[in-house]
Amino acid sequence: MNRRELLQAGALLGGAVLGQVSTALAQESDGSVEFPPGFLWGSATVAYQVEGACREDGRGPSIWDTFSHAPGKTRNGDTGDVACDSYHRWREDIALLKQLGLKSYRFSIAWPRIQPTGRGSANQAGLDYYSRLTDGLLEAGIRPLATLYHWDLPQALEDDGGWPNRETAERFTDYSRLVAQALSDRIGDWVLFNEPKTFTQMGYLQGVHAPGRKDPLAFLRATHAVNLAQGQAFRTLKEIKPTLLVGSAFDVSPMLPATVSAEDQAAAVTADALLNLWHLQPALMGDCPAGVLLADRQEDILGFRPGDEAILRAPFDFVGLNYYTGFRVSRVPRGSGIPGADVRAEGAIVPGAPRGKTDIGWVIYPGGLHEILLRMHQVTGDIPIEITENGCAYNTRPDQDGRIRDDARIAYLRSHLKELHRAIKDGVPVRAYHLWSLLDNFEWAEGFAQRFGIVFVDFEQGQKRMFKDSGHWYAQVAATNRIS
Ligand code: GCO
Repeated sequence: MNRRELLQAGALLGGAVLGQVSTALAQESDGSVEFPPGFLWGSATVAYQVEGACREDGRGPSIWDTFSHAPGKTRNGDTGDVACDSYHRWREDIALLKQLGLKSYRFSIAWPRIQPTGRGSANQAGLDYYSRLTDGLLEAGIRPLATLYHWDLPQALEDDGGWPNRETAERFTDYSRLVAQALSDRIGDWVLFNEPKTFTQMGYLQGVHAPGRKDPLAFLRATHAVNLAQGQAFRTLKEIKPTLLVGSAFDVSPMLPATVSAEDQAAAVTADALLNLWHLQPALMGDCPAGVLLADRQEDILGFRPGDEAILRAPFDFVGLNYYTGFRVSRVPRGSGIPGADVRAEGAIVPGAPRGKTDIGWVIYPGGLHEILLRMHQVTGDIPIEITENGCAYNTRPDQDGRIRDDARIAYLRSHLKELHRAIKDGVPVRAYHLWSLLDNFEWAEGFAQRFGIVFVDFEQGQKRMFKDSGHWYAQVAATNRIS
């Protein structure tokens, strides 16, 4: 069972400034749609998923090194030790982006390259790597969009308690300062956290991601520490350079009640609060959504201290949204009296989603992108939105003639981009789209078994990179700014 197949909220509780996006969009009679002028087409990767070179140039171990090397934690015992070897092949990766005609590249910075033990002064070799990568992108006319935390906590900080320990928020703030001091002269756009819900839940509650803990209280404390870190790092970056554009990336999904019963409808509201808003609302409003934990115990459970409300606040310049699938939500009473504990959200086929599943087993639900964008827009208001990830796993391999005919991915992307276009037409201020992913890579607990790339990586044959048909198709989209 992998993470987006079953998200059991119940189990989790215990049991470069872009052009103005105009909303006047053309809809051609042949069904093709045109995106607003200046819309930014991009792609994304993540340090641990592509870089490899885990012991080079002073990088320290992260929780993902430890976790992936522990027996039975990842499929086939795969690790990110080598991954796509992007640490050495970054020039090749930039050349691919350039050939695709993309104008934004989302990548992440590995904390243990910058601070091998999660504290102290910066490891210059680590900063130099990201400095070279940034210069290479800028020379290629590509906007760097840097994520500060994409799941690779230095192991030494986990040994001190990890994210459930609120000291980790201080460490993250220090790390963010070091990175911004070194790179904010060239990187203007920053994502603080990637999918805080997912890494806290999978890592501290369900134990299927690093660091592999299964502790409901630790999980809830971790969510609060991350929210504190988000606010603190936001202010730190702004102090260093007020013109930086700072946001976070949240994975969001429409929560559809499994039946019309009042219980399931209430459960869907709770799931939305816990799974879509838990890390966004604290940033925008200074509190956690109500109705998930016991009202009179919430602060106590999360480890709130006086003054935290102000620390949590991060008035984002943009909000990043990752979208993959929708969930069907039902109420499954478990007798604890805690609303969030009685919610079950699963990736079973949802009404209006008759298109089956991708190879990783996630339900294909393009309309959910439109739905969730309208939903999030109610919360984010005028704040610009960037799609920081959207894509699919299809494990298509090269045919005899060497061509990779991943038509299913093209169909997935086309249908989702049409829904994105519809949301923009309906007034949601989305200014960028980052396809997940540029490269086939290390898909966390799934190892190399799931291929999300528009570029095929031959992990057995010297890391050879080859465009899939979807890569050629996406290049066309970026060149014409339209979906036909
Ligand atoms: C995430 C990450 C990516 C994943 C992608 C597909 O959402 O988990 O941001 O690292 O690889 O989403 O699962």
